[in-house]
Amino acid sequence: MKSGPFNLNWLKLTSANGGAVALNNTPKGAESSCIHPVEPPKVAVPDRIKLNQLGFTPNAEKLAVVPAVDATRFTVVKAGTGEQVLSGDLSAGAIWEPALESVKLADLSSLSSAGDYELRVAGVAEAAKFSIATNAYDAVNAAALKAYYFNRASTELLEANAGIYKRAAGHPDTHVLIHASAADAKRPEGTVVSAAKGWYDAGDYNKYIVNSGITTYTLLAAFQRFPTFFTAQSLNIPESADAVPDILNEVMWNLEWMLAMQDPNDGGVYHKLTSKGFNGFEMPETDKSERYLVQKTTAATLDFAAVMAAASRIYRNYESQYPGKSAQMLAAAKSAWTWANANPAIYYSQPSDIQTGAYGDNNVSDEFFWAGSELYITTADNNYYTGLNTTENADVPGWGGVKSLGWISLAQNLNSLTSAADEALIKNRLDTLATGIASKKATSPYGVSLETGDFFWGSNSGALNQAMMLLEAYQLDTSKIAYRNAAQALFDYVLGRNATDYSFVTGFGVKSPLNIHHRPSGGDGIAAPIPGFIVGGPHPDHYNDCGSYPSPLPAKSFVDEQCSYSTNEIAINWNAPLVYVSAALQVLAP
Ligand SMILES: [Ca+2]
Ligand SMILES: [Ca+2]
Repeated sequence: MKSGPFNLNWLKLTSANGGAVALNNTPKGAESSCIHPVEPPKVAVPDRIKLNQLGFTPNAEKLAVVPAVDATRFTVVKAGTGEQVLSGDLSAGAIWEPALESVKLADLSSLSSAGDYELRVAGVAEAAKFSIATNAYDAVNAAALKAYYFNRASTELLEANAGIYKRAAGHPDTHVLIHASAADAKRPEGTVVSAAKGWYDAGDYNKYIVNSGITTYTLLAAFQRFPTFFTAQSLNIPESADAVPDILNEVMWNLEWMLAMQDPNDGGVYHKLTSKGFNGFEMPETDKSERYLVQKTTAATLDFAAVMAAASRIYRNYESQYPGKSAQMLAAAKSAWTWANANPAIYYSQPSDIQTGAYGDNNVSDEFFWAGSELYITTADNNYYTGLNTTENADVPGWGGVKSLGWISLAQNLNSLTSAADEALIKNRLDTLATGIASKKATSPYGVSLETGDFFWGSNSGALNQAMMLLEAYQLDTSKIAYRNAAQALFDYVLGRNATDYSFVTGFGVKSPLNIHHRPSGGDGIAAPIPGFIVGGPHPDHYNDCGSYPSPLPAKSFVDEQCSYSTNEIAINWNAPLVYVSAALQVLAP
């Protein structure tokens, strides 16, 4: 728990600065043995070149990590030929601390013609193949979004849309019980309510408002920035034939569930919809366990308010397809805001009979900032802005730390803010953060901003959330190419320029995870996992989930096994910045 307090997933632990960690939810199949002792790690020269396994768009910065062999030059040839199209100097060798790897960098950026290539370095046995294509990231973006469709609750997935991953409907969630922790006079314990739809959160089948909040918002933020890109996209989901961009159809599936999580009597929002414990690796339709709405919390209510206020702005433009929805969402946001201000410190406390994820968060100042920002933008009511603590810096967001989502929205809506807003301050908050991240990239032996402290649970989403913040700052000042390049580097990192040699997105790249911790992928009898999911990624704290790991080093401690919920699970909040960043790089560096 020493770092990355907000990206933990499976255990959905209380944040590192927030106290207790509940470790009583060991999943089925987890082993109780200790991680095997390993030799103290030594500096090593990797045995292969590492680069983005999906290749590059023509105008992207194109870096490759090369083993620190004696050679000082690299060459690039057209694939399958000896025709040299580029040569250049390698950087001096240096050690990347998170992996203790001695490496050099090759900069291929001056090559921009579409095609297939090989990077060759004397002394490295295998050439690295890569491609340059104008649509290099279209497919991974579509798959990362389609993954949400595959994680839909309460519906059958038809073969026409899901192909071999078709499945029966699971978890109708039309008969959900009010848990004792959520009971009040108007909805006593055992009251039956309906809260259908939504996305399964991760490898499990439960639905959590806090994690849905940042997820749903990030997808809306991507649409807000790149509407033309997303409007042209077809995901082959059941709503693909209608006049709404598919990303907004998909997001609506979760928004409708979220709306049902608000207590209509007082505006408070239930923290989660869950069974009492985690079920086994079975398909959704066979899990018949009773499900509950558990405890209204301040964090869930504020995340809900923020998402609904933001969604109200975007769906205003789709009134004919979703009549009344925008107004309904704004009203829901306002009543949630009222409840949270009357109940400003109701923190999640896991009831003794509930073992699923906690998503506990005992600091809601950031949630107040985010929700206040969204309500200000949507309503243009200056009282929301003057209530914001604008001394808050921007940081890299996570489910428990969401203030930067407010900074993003303020930045995205600069043209429509009232005069109460301090435009220079808003830009400065994002620029300062981006400058810091980009400076780490500039001096990194791997050419990426990730340092040892960045390898926490869900490290891949941390990388992509850094990239998202960089790209938001870049869009405020497109002269700052270093921000875009630093984001590209982080994207390259998750797609292969890393110490494990994996592309961490299922179905994409030369080598990608096959045995993800995801119940439908584990229970469907199909060898290949559902495509388009990014796994959590390497970090050194494993809670004995899988026995031994191949390396204790932060950037190498990853295993492609289903038991590894700590490194190989998937989660909706981890896919969302993948959607944002892949779209942004496709659009901004074509
Ligand atoms: Ca559509
Ligand atoms: Ca928080």
